[in-house]
Amino acid sequence: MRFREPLLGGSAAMPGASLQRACRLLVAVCALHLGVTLVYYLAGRDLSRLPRLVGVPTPVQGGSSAAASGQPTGEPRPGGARLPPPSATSTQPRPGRDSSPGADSDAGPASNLTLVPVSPTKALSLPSCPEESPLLVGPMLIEFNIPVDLELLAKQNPEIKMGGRYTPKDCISPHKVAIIIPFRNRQEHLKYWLYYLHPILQRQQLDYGIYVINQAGDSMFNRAKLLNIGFQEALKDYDYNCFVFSDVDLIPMDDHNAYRCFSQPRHISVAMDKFGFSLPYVQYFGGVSALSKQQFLAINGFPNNYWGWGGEDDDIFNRLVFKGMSISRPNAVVGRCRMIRHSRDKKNEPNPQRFSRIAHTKETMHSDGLNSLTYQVLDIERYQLYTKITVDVGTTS
Ligand code: UDH
Ligand code: NGS
Repeated sequence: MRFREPLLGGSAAMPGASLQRACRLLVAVCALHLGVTLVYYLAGRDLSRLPRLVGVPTPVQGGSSAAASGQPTGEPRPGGARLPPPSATSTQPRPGRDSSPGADSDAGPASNLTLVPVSPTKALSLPSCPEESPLLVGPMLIEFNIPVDLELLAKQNPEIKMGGRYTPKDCISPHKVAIIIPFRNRQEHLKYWLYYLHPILQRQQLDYGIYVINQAGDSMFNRAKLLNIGFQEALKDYDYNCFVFSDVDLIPMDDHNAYRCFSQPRHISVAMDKFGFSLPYVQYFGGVSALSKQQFLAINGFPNNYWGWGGEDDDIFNRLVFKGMSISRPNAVVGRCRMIRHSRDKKNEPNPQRFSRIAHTKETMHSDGLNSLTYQVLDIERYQLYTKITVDVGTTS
């Protein structure tokens, strides 16, 4: 009290009553300002959490993943998540990744893939996956000298659902990818493929499913027809918007090599070890490739009448060119891949008709393809790591 009296009430100790009042007023205004600021600050924090609970979109939730990746954030999607960047803003080449920036652009999903229909709950609570996954590790050691135990592999990949289906749990992927593998009697190769590819595809944050299309019987092998069947059968399972067609014996050596679709058809296996880590010829489109649903439909799918080895991939390349498309590719470093060495399969000898067939793609592509595809499904087996569809493809007519 002894000290307060002169300060608060003792007029003799103060310069004047009006100055004292002014000081009090100033202190009150400051306190009010501080209080209001505090209330706004706390309210702001709480509001940003609300969408997770009730589904209101916020910049924090919708744009965080894209912002973290340094990519444009794209347009808002109903329900709070966002689409990938539109093609106009995302067509800038990413140095060091792709060999043909103009053709590639990485913009495909936004420009030519369908929207991802997701359950309302998921759409409200998850952001879209970033343009480039933050989980990628880069170059990998690939070797084929250890046996693969599929049961153990399934345990090591607990997020994979029956039939070889995977959906990222932290974000919504626009890339709904069916991976189609033409197959007959290559179980050992398939095990390596599953061993290496499942972790890679998960790190790429793809919404994917694995389809092994198994040719029944011992008639001449027909790779392209099996791929057509894979396209058709996978669509019965899910609304895939992208199809990766992969030989069973090819493994990428860098997980930046994206197993998904782009604005132009994508050639993925561009630098195979057996070709000295380069293309055997510039039009080469064999091994592993990716076409969006629209791209695949535009060329009437693949040819059905290439029996035996060779030429079907050249026919596919011709179809794409005749429809005015170009080929997108990763560069030859990111695109490195290993092939499991093997001898030629029985009933897959070189097709003597392949040269005359590829000379006539322009005329045949409209009548030979998806619109003339006939086959019989004999069995569908859902394993933990893949779906195996056994088909009767018929024989050469
Ligand atoms: N495929 C099978 N089983 C077969 C034939 C082919 O599963 O009997 C599948 C498999 O996915 C393979 C793909 O079809 O990767 C392409 O087969 P291909 O024989 O056209 O191509 P690949 O590169 O062999 O496997 C080419 C001939 C190798 C000769 C090697 C001589 N040293
Ligand atoms: C070409 C074949 C392609 C084949 C490529 C690579 O000659 O189908 O070789 O074959 N085209 C024709 O025969 C017309 S590989 O060495 O991988 O077996 O994909």
